[in-house]
Amino acid sequence: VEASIPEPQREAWLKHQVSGFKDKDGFESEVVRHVETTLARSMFNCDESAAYSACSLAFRDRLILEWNRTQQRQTFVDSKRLYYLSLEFLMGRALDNAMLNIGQKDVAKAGLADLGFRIEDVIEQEHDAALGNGGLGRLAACFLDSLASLNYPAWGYGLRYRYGIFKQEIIDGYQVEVPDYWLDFNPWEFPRHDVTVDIQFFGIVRKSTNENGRTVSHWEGGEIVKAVAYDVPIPGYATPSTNNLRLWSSTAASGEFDFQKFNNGDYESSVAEQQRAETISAVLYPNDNLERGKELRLKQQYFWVAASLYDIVRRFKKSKRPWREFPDQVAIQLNDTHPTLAVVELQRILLDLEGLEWDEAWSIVTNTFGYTNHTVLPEALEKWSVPLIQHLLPRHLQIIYEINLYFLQSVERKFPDDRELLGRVSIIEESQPKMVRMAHLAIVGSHKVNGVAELHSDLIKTTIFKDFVTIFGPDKFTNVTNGITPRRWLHQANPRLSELISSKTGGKDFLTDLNELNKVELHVNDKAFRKEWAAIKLANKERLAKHIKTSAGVTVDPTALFDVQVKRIHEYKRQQLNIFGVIHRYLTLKAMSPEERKEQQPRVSIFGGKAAPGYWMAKQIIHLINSVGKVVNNDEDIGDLLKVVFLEDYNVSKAEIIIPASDISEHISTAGTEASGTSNMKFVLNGGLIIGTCDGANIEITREIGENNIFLFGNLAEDVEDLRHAHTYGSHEIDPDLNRVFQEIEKGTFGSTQDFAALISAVRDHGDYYLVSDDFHSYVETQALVDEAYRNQEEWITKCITSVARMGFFSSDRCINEYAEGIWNIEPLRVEKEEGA
Ligand code: Z57
Repeated sequence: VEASIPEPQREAWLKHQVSGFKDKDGFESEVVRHVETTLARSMFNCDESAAYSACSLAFRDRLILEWNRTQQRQTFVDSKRLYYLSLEFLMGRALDNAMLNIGQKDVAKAGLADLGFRIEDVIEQEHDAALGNGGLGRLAACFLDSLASLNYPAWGYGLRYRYGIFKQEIIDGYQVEVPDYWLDFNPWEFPRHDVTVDIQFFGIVRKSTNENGRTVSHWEGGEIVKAVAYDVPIPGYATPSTNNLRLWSSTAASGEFDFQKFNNGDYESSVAEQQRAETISAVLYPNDNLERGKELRLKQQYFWVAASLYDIVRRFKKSKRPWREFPDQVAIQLNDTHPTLAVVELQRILLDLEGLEWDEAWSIVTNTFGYTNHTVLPEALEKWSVPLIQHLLPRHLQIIYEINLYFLQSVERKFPDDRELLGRVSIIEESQPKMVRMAHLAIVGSHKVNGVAELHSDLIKTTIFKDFVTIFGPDKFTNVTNGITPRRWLHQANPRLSELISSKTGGKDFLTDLNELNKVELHVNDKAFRKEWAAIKLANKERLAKHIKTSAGVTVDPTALFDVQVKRIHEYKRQQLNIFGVIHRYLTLKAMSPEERKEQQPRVSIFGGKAAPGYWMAKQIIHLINSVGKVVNNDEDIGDLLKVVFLEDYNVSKAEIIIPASDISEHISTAGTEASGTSNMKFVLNGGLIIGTCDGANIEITREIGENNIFLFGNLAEDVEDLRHAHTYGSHEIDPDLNRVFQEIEKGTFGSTQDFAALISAVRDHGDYYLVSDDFHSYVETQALVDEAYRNQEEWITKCITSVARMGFFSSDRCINEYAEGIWNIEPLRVEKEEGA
């Protein structure tokens, strides 16, 4: 349907063209208007929540205008676009980010003050958009910020979960999960009830022969679910570019009710059908680095992928270009294997619906997709059972088999008589039942495969994807080291530090060109600068101390060393190593005389993070941390020398408070297990040092900031396999200090010994897969070095300033430019730059 206004009527439109507020006065008038009309309230009935709503609506109006213009510009230029497919977008709060990216936070602050509100309290009203689990989802959010800020034509595609990641409560030391219903009032999304796609499931495949004698497949019958688009504007920083994140919501294809059934009096089953459909986008799976192969998860994946591809193809077809130009117009990035069915779906569209020949279709497909791998952990690699796919997506299974057949034939031609190679690389695992290996499908269906840090990219080439390097050659595999957006993770989370840095780098350019940070190093010996630097860190620690008091009820001294480990709870991330180390510290302090104790460096050990609801071991770790805290925090011998805190419900907005307040943070995964890590970058950028293993991006951080500025410890990735082998087949001596820790736990010092038995026997009796004992001594020694270094505050501050100055490489802008050039082949649109924020 042509919806464009005819030429003669356009004059009226242009005359009434809307523009956003320009100054404080304009802002206030928009806020009042929204309070009194949109919200139907008044000055006698306006609390902080109403102020938040009205303020958001005022900014939203501005965003929409730029967003429309950006989309028009992109359509007009019609250059190649990137589509970032991710099942997770961990966006956090939008208002603060919008104000800063637009460059009007000062205006809003003054305007809100005039109207009787503190901007900090208004910002606090917003519920986090928590449509993700951890690193992978937050990376996607940072990428959207960079794509918009760099003026790339790009869309994100995801699912509009009704429930994001659960809220974590700690009750009696245990994690309790509470549903996160976040959509009550969400001014940041726009329902597009006119943008819908019917998605098919189940059914059968019928074959026919067309006029050219070619076999054509028809996927028929089954069940239809409707996808409805919800659009979220993504503002770039200091640019009018505002990109789109499109999230799909599921609903019954027949509308609210099946009227036929309704009229027949079968009211219940018509509602049931609606509910069944809505279940698809109801809830985010709360696992990080683990796949469980549930049917509903596969339904989510296909629903989202099919709707997104339909949308992408529809946009391409409007241009009336020939199909072979599709990869010149469209780049699609697979964020992990979760969207891999897109490879199969595009092949199906081209083959069954558009009538292309297999080879031409397949060349279009492989030139379109890129695949990012985020893990080598075997339990996280996706596999779907053949019978399940057969049942849910019968045509797709046929295409998968065909893709595999042609792939294996090509391998056989290149490497004749290597049957074992064929078995290893096959997309189908010959197990009972047979399984589809999604990573193999993603590799075969893409033109580039990348890891997310140098070590990780090397590891995938030499271990899990080794055979594919032999087959496709090394050029198909590449590294793009992760990055973070300095807008949220410095400017927004740490405004005073951002201000101080801009006073030394000559303005805010470092926020769009993070290498500008290196200018800070020239001032490392500037007394006034160092003093202000230290004052900012202390203020950030005081703010966190307040939060700790209100949320955990523990009083901590802001001048103590703040030691932070916040991330998903997982055995490979080794929070157990940290808490065993804390117990060791406690025992050491207890054994000292009061005089000796006075010489010790006071420390606050801060933990935070969610355990997957079904991950029993991770939940035991949380319980142990809380149990240790209860004893240590109430021990009068210890006082302020050691406090142990578990912060409930770690999420993006809490990270913005916690990260700027850290002195030392822990990134202590077993070497070779953490693909990159991104919080390591956030901590260093905020003037905190890190203790870590030689894993993931820690290695590149060390290279950039210098090894004097980081506390590395532990075994290397190259030795992990041998150590594990030795545990299983040789004798396994537990570190004596660690043994003492175990004995103390077993004595009941921290309560119920039963609960913690499994944590101990994982190390002592079950092969210590994560090398906790092997790394314990080195960990404890390195923590002693941290204490020592911290006592020399002057040198410590020098380390912090030097490190921040050298963090330019870890901007997600650098990372996105690498993807754009090396994988997507897209270019930024030229846009008039706005005044900086
Ligand atoms: C996830 O958050 C990550 C990898 C996964 O395979 C899944 Br599933 C979830 C994380 C890695 O564990 C981090 O090391 C990495 O920094 C992050 O993805 C972003 O690449």
